Amino acid sequence: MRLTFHEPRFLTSATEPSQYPHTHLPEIAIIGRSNVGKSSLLNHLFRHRGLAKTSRVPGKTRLINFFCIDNQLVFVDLPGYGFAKKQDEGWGSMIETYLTQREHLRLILFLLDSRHEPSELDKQMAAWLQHLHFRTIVVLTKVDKLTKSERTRHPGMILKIFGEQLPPYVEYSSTHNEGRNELIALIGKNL
Ligand SMILES: Nc1nc2c(ncn2[C@@H]2O[C@H](COP(=O)(O)OP(=O)(O)O)[C@@H](O)[C@H]2O)c(=O)[nH]1
Ligand SMILES: [Mg+2]
Repeated sequence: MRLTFHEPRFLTSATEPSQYPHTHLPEIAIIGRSNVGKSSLLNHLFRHRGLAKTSRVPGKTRLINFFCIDNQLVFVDLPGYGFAKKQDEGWGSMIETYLTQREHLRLILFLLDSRHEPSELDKQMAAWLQHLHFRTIVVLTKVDKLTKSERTRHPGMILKIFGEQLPPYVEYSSTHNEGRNELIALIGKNL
């Protein structure tokens, strides 16, 4: 699929299926813990500062946010996990419902903070995505904070949670403009 990425547009926010938009475009969901850089990635991909809200306060996005690009694709900014136990209670069912019921969902962008070892929740999420046979691209965020030698650990880090088969992955920095073209190409290839 040839992707253009010209005109992004916010569609709607939802907590349950009756509120999902009635689109028939292929959909891509963005998953990762709170503060990993999901909204920043979307804004950077869209070249639109502030379309997806970013925050220094972890755990602020409690809604599923839908965006459309060029009437070609829908991107879905899912609420992050691993912030506060209490707030996470509704998270599980909201995300599970979305992942298991959304027919047009084609691809997952699974974000991992490149600076940290994956958490237990990251591992559980990876196992679950594999169990459900989702096509997944791993995005290592905030690589601007790493040295070149630290980056060589990345394939090993991903293998630790995805088992023997290394999924496609890209090293990304929204602040230092790295990984965008590579990610768009990978998305096109995997749709
Ligand atoms: N250095 C650096 N900081 C980033 C990057 N992406 C996001 N951040 C910061 O990480 C914090 C959380 O980002 P956000 O996109 O709101 O994360 P979300 O909770 O996953 O949506 C914000 O303070 C961002 O400025 C990046 O590529 N590099
Ligand atoms: Mg966010």
